[in-house]
Amino acid sequence: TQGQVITCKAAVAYEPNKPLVIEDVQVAPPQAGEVRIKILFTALCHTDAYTWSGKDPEGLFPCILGHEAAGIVESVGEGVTEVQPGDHVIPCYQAECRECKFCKSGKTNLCGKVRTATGAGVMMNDRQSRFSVNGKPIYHFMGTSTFSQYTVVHDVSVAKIDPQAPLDKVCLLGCGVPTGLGAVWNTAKVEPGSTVAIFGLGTVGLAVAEGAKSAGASRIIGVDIDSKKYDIAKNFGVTEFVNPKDHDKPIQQVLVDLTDGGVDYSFECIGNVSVMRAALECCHKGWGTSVIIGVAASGQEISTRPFQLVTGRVWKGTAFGGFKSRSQVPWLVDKYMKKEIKIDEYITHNLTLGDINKAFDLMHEGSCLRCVLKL
Ligand code: NAD
Ligand code: AHE
Ligand code: ZN
Repeated sequence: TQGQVITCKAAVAYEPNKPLVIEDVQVAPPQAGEVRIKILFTALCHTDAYTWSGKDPEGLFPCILGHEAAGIVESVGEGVTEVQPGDHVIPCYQAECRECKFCKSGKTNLCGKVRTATGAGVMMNDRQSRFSVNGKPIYHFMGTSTFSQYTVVHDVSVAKIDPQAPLDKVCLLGCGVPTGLGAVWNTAKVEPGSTVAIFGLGTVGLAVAEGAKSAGASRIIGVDIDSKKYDIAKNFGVTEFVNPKDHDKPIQQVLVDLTDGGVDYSFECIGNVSVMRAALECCHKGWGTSVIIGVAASGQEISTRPFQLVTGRVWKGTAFGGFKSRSQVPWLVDKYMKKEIKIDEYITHNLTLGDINKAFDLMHEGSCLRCVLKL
């Protein structure tokens, strides 16, 4: 297949919110600096549903969504040295080129090398897509497009992992789990004995709980409007649960009263701008830090009284938990292999690519954390 167009199955999003269509898609060979990957397993993340909804300013249609996956390198383009056919890999929507201003700064995990292309749904080389259906181009998504049996990505967006690792599990290390763990370890840097509040107990929020527990937090307060989440959340380290619907007071006041003035760290894992405000305002005066993880729709804006910041609260955000993707995803895989981090516990459903619309329906049910699709 090397150097040839591959025809395979992929789920194409033709229009916002219209069911995805399983199509025979043509996948062009990788050009210089590109890698073609046979995707074996992909999970769905809330961000896929967000872009599909039409509320993502970078959302382009038709496209192939998906960004939490694992597979095997099928072929590589000219000049690709770090991976070869047969390598087991995780595609990384946050690239790491190790050469750009961002990568060299030592201050961020964001990479500037291919970001303009991935945001425009094309490859860097020629600003074209490698996907087509009957000659019509289909846009890439987040530089990964994993809802396809084969995808083409930039070489700076590929993490080579332990070939012994089960791909049907470690696919989750492409997004949700690292995001939550890293928000705690890299972005907030939670210290032992801290009090933590987590808004939204989906996969990302539960991974925050897992990270906070491992960082030695003494109180981990889960906040969710779905009370069924508490039983699940206990297994990930949540020690107390608050349902905003059980209270008349604003949720930030409930938390301030519960914690003698506020929490040391809070995390917003929903994508709701009024919850982001509550998450900041439940932080302790003088030092409380709030981390935004949730992705909010185009046009949404955050607000608070500047006095909240003047009096020492800190507002931060995180992408992929601050992890340097190519360097640290293999390390996270090794931690999973050593049983130092959970993955299996986040997988509540397993389906096939043909069931992808059902998998999106499941996302809106409280019982579903991650659904893994076999391609
Ligand atoms: P999810 O839908 O599985 O979880 C969201 C949870 O929030 C659910 O349990 C829901 O019941 C709860 N919730 C909804 N409204 C609420 C409210 N008003 N108050 C309290 N709880 C509420 O989603 P997920 O896959 O865990 O992702 C969470 C968010 O993180 C999404 O916005 C996603 O796009 C974003 N995300 C960001 C990054 C990043 O790098 N920054 C990475 C992954 C995901
Ligand atoms: N196009 C979206 C951006 C959404 C967003 O912030 N994405 C996160 C990852 S979410 C993964 O589930 C991210 O990494 N952002 C940094 C980046 O470089 O995109 C919008 O709303 O504009
Ligand atoms: Zn995601």
